[in-house]
Amino acid sequence: MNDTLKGRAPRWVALLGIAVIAIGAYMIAPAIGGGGKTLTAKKAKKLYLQIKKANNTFLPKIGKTTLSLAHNSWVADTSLTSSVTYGTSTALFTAAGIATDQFFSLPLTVPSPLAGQAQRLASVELCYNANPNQVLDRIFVDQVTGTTASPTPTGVVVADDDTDRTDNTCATVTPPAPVPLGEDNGTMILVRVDFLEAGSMSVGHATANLIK
Ligand SMILES: [Ca+2]
Ligand SMILES: [Ca+2]
Repeated sequence: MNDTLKGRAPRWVALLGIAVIAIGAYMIAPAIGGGGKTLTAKKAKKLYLQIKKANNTFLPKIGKTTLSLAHNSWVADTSLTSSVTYGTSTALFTAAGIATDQFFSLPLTVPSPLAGQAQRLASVELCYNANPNQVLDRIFVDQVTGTTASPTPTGVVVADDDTDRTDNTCATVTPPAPVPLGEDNGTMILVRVDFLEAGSMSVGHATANLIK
């Protein structure tokens, strides 16, 4: 049985190849003026609808895009006393002594639109390693707007989580409604850290979850 199938396999492959070539030739022929077939408006419309249906299968209009954010884009608020340094995959927030309410921010540099589709920010996820002496005090998501008329960026908090975090895990912050990203709007993640003594805490993987 197996030998029979093996023996027939090349013939099936060959027939399939001939069929594909024949269909291709039939479809291409009108375009190059041969074959005596014409592509009528009705056929063109049917073909267009078939292609559109196939595209929708592969590129759904409702879907999620997850973008990783560069850990070395975190910046410390220069008006405060703490600082940020970078490892290979983490950013380290450090204070030389007791320092509460220290701010660090990460701009979300995402293309908008992405692949021709306007994007909205649905949520952000931030992985961190805090401890009882270096507390992740609060996580904010800001919408930042700048226009030609008002070029200095202004930020509005669109989501925040005031949980005091002293563990080593990942947190997701979700705005009540997706935040539109446009040519005048960007977003950023801000964290507030309480250093109860000199030391450091780190942040690692950060992601932005976008929807259309
Ligand atoms: Ca605080
Ligand atoms: Ca807090």
